Amino acid sequence: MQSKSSCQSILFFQNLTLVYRWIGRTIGTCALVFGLFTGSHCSITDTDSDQAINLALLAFLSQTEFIPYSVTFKATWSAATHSGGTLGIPANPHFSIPVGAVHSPVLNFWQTGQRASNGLEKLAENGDFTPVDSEMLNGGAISVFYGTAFDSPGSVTMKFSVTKDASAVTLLSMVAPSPDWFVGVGSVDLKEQGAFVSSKTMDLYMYDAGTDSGAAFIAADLDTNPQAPISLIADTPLVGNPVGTFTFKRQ
Ligand SMILES: [Ca+2]
Ligand SMILES: [Ca+2]
Repeated sequence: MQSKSSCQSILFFQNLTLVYRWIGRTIGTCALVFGLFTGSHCSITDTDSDQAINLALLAFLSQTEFIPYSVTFKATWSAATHSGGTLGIPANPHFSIPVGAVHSPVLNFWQTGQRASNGLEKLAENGDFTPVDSEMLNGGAISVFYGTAFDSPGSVTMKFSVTKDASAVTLLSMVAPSPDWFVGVGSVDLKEQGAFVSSKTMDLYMYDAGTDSGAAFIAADLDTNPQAPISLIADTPLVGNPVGTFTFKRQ
């Protein structure tokens, strides 16, 4: 399982900087072309271009509202809640570093009945927060965020920001130890009927990524080939008995 201290949205701001510079360069180029056609005495220097970049940055920031949220992953999975099923419970129940993404609600990076991506396979089998994070960024997410691994029962809180267009969140964490089981939500829209919710709590159930055929929490690696669709784990008492919650709160 990967180990990493909390890392916050670095890629997003790197990408944003590139966008700002592109906007600034475009404005500078347009001004230069305008000057050539009008014959106006306007020389475009690096300073002018930098000023254009700063103006574009200010304009972008003034028009984009970032709404801060926190999400608390509270795990209740323990011998006290889940020892009665045929699966039992492992000796050291825990969850991998949660990885989240902020994106448009029209995007959905996983759901039951579909095949898991390579990144989701790595997360569900090994607890790796990458490459599923870069998969989501490459797929249109505006930012990604991370928590820390923790024993269950326990909890971790993460922070992120949404916008009016990127108002949805996807959040994933491996059930550990397990063959390819995970908890998560896909494309939860924090904007309902046009307004951002102040608080929202969702029960968590275990899913099988369909990428390893191990049948118990501790089992030898057994790659599922061909890959099976993602499914809710049907073993009792897991169904109808959540293993925890995600609680989103507007800050
Ligand atoms: Ca499986
Ligand atoms: Ca596999």
